[in-house]
Amino acid sequence: MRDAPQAHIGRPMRRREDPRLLRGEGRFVDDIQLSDALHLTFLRSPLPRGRIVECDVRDAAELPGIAAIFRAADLGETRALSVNPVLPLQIEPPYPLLADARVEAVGQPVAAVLAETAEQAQDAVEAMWLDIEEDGVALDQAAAGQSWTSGDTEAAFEQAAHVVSAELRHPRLAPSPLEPRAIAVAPEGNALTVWLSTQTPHRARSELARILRVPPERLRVIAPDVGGAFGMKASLYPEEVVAVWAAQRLRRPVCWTATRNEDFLSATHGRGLRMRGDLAVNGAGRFLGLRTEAEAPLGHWLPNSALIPAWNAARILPGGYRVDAVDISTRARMANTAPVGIYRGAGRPEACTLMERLVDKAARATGLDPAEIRRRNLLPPETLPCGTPTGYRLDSGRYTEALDRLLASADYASLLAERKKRRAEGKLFGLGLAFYVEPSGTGWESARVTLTESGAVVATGGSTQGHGRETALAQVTADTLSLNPEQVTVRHGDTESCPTGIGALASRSTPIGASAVQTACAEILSRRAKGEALPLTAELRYDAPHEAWGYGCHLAAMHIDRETGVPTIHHLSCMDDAGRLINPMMVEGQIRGGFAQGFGEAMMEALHYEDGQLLTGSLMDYALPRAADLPPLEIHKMETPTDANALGAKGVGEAGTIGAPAALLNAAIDALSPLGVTDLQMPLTSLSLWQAIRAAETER
Ligand code: SMO
Repeated sequence: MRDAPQAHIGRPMRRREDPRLLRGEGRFVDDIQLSDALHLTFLRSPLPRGRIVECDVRDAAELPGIAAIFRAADLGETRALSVNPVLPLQIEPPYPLLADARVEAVGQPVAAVLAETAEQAQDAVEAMWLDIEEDGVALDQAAAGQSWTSGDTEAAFEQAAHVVSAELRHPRLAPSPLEPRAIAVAPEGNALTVWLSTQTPHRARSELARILRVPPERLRVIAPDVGGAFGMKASLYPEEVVAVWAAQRLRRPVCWTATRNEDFLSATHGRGLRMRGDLAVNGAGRFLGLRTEAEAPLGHWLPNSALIPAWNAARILPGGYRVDAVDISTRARMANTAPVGIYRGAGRPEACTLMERLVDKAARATGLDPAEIRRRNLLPPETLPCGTPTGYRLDSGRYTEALDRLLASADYASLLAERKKRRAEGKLFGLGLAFYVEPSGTGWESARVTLTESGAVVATGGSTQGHGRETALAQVTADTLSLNPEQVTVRHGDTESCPTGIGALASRSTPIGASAVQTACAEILSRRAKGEALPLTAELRYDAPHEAWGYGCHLAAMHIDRETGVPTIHHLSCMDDAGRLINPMMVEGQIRGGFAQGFGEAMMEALHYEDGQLLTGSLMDYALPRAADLPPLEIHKMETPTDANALGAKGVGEAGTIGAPAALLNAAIDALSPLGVTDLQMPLTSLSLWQAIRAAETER
């Protein structure tokens, strides 16, 4: 049936989305022009906690163009957003749409203004009088936690020749997609069409229906072009629910686009975890036991994915290494801050950085080279698939081979020689290795494929935020149905024209989403072989039998100026194995983009609160890497197929964010190790490195 099997899968095909996006022809939520639309703006709390004494909106209501001003009491009874219970919840998560009697964070919406223009709405906000009595009643509540134990950890630590410890305080980060949050709502009869910048249109629809108590069939959610998301658009925000509620109440279209400042203040933050661990090692450098604790921050309400970072930061330990005895725990606490949720990597970088710091410390304690100690402890391919000590399943991989191939292509021996030479000259120069795993999501995704005489139309339950789904799914469909990719139309992100799905999260779009498309195509093929006439449609829900675990490693070489603390990257390369690759060019794009965000975490980015006030509320204060800040990254790839899904593919969306921070941190600590430095915290700014150098030199 096919003359050239797999002519398109595995080809570095250019993204069909790009001409449109690069020419400014994309259609984002803010481009949706609804006639007669009201502009929504929020009065937000300037204080982190306290009782609302007065919120006087009378003057504001008299201003020109004001259609309505709403407070919490106007909204009536609403339900809370559901939280993905990956960890057992100890609380009933709050989900305030507007602050009622109390405010719990700076930036929390207190009143909603709807006006004919955005400027009029803003003028009204400025005419309001909000009196909050700060009462010091801080939110500091345990929300969830879990522990995993396996083997005899006590015995492992008793037998150990060395015990090494590490503590990491991950900077809190702002995901910062180019396109901020945005929503446009058009009522028609008793139905509502909602354009939403989201990763999860179907979930947004069912959650909106549940929260606002409206039948889901009255809601259509469309995710048009989405300008990046990185986990920040995985959940439904109170502002978005208020927009839908107001459109329904006022029977007028409503639109809201967050400013950058509003995203800093009230969109989800990522990371901020505190990780602690001890590793027991025998004289030969074998890992005997691991004890770890993760403490994850939560904000004043919980987005759907709130518990994912705390869960991932623990459950994926000890990564690709064999450690038989573990005692792993995690917990998450609420505080008077913006909500915290998933951000590209979502707990994976935290688990990786802790493990890789412990491994480097074990190398130092045993006198082994960091590459050699990793070789001795990574799981060999013949042991896979295998269960992990936390009850998950590593599917496949050639871990040591990936490490050795990376070292060979980077000429590790010459980097070691370079380090020796530079150190002899009194320079601070270090190497950092990191091995990572990337679990890429469980569960299901859906697809509907129609084959006609002229081609195929694919509708996926997944969605896209600029990461090339249309191209990848066209490649998979073309191969399976022996078509040209040009004959394949791909639809996504519309709850009306696409089957119900989960969305673009957790590196799952290709492993699970494209497996759903391939399985639907295969069903069409078999019906066509049986002689059924065109057009033929297959619609199905595909359940992935297992979770696919991508993996890889990063190698960094860093020079740090002794006088100024300025770090310079001398070498950076990575090896990634994402199983079967659909489009190697897009895989590289994912690795490079993920790396940019991993580099940001390691070297530059950090949100700071002081007594509940966000000090880094703009891109003038929060250092997002720009193109010129990024060092070149050499990308190498391997392909070990997985049995975890029909396609044999693993995720790669988060790879760069997982491995890069650990490798960069290890390189920086190695660079300063001749001064006696054993620990550093990210971000590795020139200031923090200079301080570490000065402190070490003073001590000496
Ligand atoms: S942090 Mo991703 O959108 O699961």
